[in-house]
Amino acid sequence: MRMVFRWFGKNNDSVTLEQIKQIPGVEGLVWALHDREAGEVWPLVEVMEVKRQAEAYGFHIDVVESINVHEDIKLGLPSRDHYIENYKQSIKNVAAAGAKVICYNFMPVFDWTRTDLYKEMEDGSTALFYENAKVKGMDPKELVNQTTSNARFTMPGWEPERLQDLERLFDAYRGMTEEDLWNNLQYFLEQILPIADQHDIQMAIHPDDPPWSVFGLPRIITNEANVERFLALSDRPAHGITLCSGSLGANPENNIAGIIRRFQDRIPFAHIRNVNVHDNGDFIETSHRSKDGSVDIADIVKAYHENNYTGYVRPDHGRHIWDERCRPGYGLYDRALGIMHLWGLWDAYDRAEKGDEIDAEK
Ligand code: DNO
Ligand code: MN
Repeated sequence: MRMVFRWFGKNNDSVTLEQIKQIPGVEGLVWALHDREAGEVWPLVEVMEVKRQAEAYGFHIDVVESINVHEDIKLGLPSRDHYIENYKQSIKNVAAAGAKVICYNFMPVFDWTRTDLYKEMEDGSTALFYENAKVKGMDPKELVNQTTSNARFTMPGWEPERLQDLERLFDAYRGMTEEDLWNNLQYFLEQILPIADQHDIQMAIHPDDPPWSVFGLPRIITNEANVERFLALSDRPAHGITLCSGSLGANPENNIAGIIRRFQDRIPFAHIRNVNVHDNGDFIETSHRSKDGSVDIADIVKAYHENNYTGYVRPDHGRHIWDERCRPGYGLYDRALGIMHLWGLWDAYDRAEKGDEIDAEK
């Protein structure tokens, strides 16, 4: 596995490149042009500037997360073609800078959804929390106001411009079925995958978070059957997934390690994190350790290890610990602990497999 770390840029992150440099085994940054709205072309000069900053610390910029898909594409409106052309240009520009993987998602209106960004845990740490009943009874606008006012940083997926328009968006999605969304996804893929292939880019869709419909909006990348259906849409090398253990793991019926074992060669990018799922459907993000949550992280790492996984891995989110003031889910400390846990598991599996050889080398 090739360890990477998400970084939001010089002016938009509490974590510095100096700090990331000191986390063992991190080789690259997961990045985006966070000032660019969905649907805009990412200018090459701006992409090259991120590359320059990353390389000054010895990091690569192989993984982009995310180039967001404009709502008109998800809605299948005639204006989608214009935004798809822009998307193609962004693919070409990040490829020109050396990027290899583009993570994206196809969730209508909202990206990841939580009801509390700083839910207090028993040990005094805080973490991202989803309360099922609350979402069911909530006006989406209320959630947006609450989320954006508590966030301390602008958050990917919750860009103010997009959310201002909430009512119009909800109107536009009224009556849209999951099948409609599948069709619009397929249309998008048919346009962009050939370009991605030409430029040696792998497109890696992120699963829906949480993996069920929220506020009546359709969601389709939610479980193993849908991952299978998604992957069957194209045989092109560019067509893959970002396997996010925490997103799919919010539904205890999803067997994440099983999905990895089945589709490993279609997973260029992995997000690894744990969630503790309660019986009522609430869930809270926890430390990476299997014991601390509902997702068997040790088995997930084992599944990657079994196949000598060479894709990119990041710890996704972490809790907020040791009084760190940071973007929700994206502090330094708990993500660094997560990385060390992942390396610990990986090295132990390595040792179990090749132990004698390793000892003989000494
Ligand atoms: C959730 C996170 C998301 C992710 C985007 C990808 O698990 O990883 O914020 O970055 O949904 O488009
Ligand atoms: Mn994720």
